[in-house]
Amino acid sequence: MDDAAVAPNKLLDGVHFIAGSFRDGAGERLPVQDPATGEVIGHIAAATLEEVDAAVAAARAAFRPWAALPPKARAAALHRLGDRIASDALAMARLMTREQGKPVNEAKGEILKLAEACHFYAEEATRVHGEIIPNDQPGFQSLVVREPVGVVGAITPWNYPAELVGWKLCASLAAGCTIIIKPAELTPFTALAIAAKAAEAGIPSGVVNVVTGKGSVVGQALVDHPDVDKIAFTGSSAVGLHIQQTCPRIKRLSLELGGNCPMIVTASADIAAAVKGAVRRGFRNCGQICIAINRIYVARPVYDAFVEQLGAGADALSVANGLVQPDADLGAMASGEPLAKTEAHLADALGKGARLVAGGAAPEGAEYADGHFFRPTVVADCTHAMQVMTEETFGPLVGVAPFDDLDEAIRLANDTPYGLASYVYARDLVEVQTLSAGLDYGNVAINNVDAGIMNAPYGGRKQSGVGYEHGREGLLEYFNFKHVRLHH
Ligand code: TAP
Repeated sequence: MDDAAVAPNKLLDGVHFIAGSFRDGAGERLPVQDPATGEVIGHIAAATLEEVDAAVAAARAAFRPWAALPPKARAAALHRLGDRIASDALAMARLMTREQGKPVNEAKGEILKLAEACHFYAEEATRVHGEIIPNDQPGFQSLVVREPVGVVGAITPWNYPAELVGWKLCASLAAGCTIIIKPAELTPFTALAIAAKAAEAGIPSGVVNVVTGKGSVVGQALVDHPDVDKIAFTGSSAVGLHIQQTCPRIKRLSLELGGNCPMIVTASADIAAAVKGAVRRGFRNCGQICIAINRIYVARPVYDAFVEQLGAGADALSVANGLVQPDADLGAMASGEPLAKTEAHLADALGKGARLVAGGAAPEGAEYADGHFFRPTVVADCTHAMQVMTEETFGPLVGVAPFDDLDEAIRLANDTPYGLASYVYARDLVEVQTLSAGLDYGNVAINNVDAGIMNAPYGGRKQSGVGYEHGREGLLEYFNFKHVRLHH
């Protein structure tokens, strides 16, 4: 299937997906650029409040009939959606690359993971069961039943335009909820392409809706809306806090927010494996990942060797326009904003005495001139006086510092307002147990860098959020519990 099948010109031309069809938006048209070239690839229309109302009304009208379907029917719809997405993965990936910048092969991996999420939650839809609670009083029985929360407003960022939409979409639909998605302004077309797939999969009109536009207006309108029962948000801690503080009524909120993720490498670690993990989780998607490794603490006896190998690993990565070179390691960064923050954190670190080990600038060459490119960058001898160690960079920049004992490593790793993901490389079992118990994070990956898998809960602590995605816990976010106390 070619690109046109997934992204017909119409989809790139200021539409929303409301009540089962694409509609021309009435609001201001905003350009969407290819971050590798600066080319305008299409436009969105900023949704008006009337259009948000129409999407919410469509989701409300569809809610009861969708929730009333037998679980197997909802599961079948999700399986069909997963199949449709997988069969058009390459075309959808190319569309994502054009709006987000990640190389096509990486984008295709993300699309296929979305398809996997559809199948996972299809299965879970058939396993929604309640509980019978023991009751001390004769003749009474206590049942706990799960009921879908209702209409969900999903607000998503630009770094994973398919998965972060998909997790909310799949869990909502499996639970029996309906959804209105407000994708990031930078990456709206992948979400609209997913909506097109939902229509092809025969998901009933109004169950899935997409409205585009600015978060401060369209996202906020969903937060404020009296007929939206739950907000599922992924994005920065600042906007998450703003949503929590401004939501004008009691509604369910799940907030998946920022990270500032540490890695600890002890003297017992397999250093080559640790370097490989650091390179992968530090620089994949140009470091624009909430669970990216931002800072690495290395036991002093192996510090120099680790730093040298990490620098070599970073230097070996390729940077290219991900549409032209689908297997590039790094594509363009999604916009000038994360690039500017990366440069600022680098300048701050170097100004305070850090040592540049790899990268440090944009790659040279005419092919990079109009895009947002930056080489994977490593700075060593860092301290917590530097932003690279204490703030989320969200770019291809990793800071490294030595430590002398495990208590110091744990203290430094936990010295952050965030608590999303952490990483440990160690072979000594006591070290492994001490570190995994001491790290105040929702995810701890030991001797690997895959903090999130589909069937385990994924969520942050502290300023990294509340609630979970993935796993059964992720599905529970979309249910209300009802206690039914029966007297026979
Ligand atoms: P944000 O600026 O927070 O934007 C996220 C979404 O919120 C966008 O759709 C944005 O719309 C919208 N938004 C902005 N202001 C809003 C408001 N007042 N009310 C409602 N919605 C509003 O984040 P970002 O820069 O796109 O993404 C990067 C951040 O996301 C990083 O901090 C990263 O760590 C975090 N993140 C976390 C996770 C998890 S799972 N914890 C995963 C990925 C990313 P516009 O695009 O129009 O501004």
